[in-house]
Amino acid sequence: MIKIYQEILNSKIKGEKLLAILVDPDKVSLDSTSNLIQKINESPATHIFVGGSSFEGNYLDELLLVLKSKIKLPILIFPGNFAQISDNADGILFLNLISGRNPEYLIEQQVNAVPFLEKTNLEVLSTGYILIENGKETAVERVSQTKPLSRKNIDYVAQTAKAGEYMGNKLIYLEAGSGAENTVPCAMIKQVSNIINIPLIVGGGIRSKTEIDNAFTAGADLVVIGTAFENNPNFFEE
Ligand code: 1GP
Repeated sequence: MIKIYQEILNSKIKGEKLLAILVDPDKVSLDSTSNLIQKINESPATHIFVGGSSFEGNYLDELLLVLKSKIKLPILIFPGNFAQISDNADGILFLNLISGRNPEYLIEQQVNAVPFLEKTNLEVLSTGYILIENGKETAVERVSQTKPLSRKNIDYVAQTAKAGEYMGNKLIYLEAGSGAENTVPCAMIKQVSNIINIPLIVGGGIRSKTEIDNAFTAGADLVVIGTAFENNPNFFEE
């Protein structure tokens, strides 16, 4: 049952970097998945994340079923709320929004998710989720009604990440937000990756291969690409 996490840990130990493509169900229609799936299968992605902070549709089950039948990579739900749970994925990032101070996203959503999770075989990966200021308001900020942490106060972000690890999270996710103007600063990635012992995910606003490489070099173990791939499915070929 701890297969996905164990593989992430093994990759970290071996220094093999991981790449997730984020599929936002709001931006994919069920009848247009074949091109998306082909491009994913041709890409260097190692994981697929599926979710969005404002998704309220009812076709998550179906979408996951299609993706799972045609993509061999582990598929993880990246939920915007507790209703975005489906047995048709392999695992779920069980997010704790530890940059925020809204109890709804620190414990209430998680409690409400349990009855849904009990009906699945999903591998649950508890994730300390840290939202970083990027220059403009993002969907996570709006939906969660929390303030991101300052991109200048790196010590406080590192302290938050370490607290997330001490609290038992298995992963830390530094998030600038989907379509972020500025990505998580490399100096921040570096300091956070130095202080934590668990794998580090970084995403939000990454638009080029150079930015992916910079995040890896700074210490990210897994980088997430959403908008750039959505806007250009040939992203990895160019
Ligand atoms: C957002 O980190 C992800 O939750 C990806 O962001 O869409 O900007 O790549 P982008």
